[in-house]
Amino acid sequence: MLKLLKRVGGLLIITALTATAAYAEAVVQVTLIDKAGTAGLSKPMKLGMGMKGDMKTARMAVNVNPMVVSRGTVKFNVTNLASELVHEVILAEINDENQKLAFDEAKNIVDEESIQTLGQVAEIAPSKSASFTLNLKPGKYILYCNYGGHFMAGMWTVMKVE
Ligand SMILES: [Cu+2]
Repeated sequence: MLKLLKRVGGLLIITALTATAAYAEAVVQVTLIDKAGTAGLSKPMKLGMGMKGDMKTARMAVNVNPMVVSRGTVKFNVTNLASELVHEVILAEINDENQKLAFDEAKNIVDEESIQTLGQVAEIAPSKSASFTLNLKPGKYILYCNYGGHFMAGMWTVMKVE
């Protein structure tokens, strides 16, 4: 009898683990950083996606960890690590990381009408965090900040859903 109970217990544990694995949601940590305010950002710095700029000179960045997740529910925990600036993060699907986005030169922002926003957190103050959850299919996605000049200053990254 004791043996049987043990077996039943083992089976229950296996079932529970399988269920957890099937429904586990991926969690992506997103950090927003900038080096030194907005000075000099009035002219596009040409570090946008697909522009082959030297990203080492980027003044602003979006970092994601991990950069690859499984399809399904994905929770994005966003933290603004900047010391002074408010940022935002917008998530959209792209074809590939060399794609050039339509850009509004006058406003120094990505033309958001040209690329469908799937999720976003608007206005995150320094040291604050916020999150959003999406159901994502396999593909490539950009996360970017579209405050004036920030995208071209390097404030974007690409992640993959498998
Ligand atoms: Cu920004």
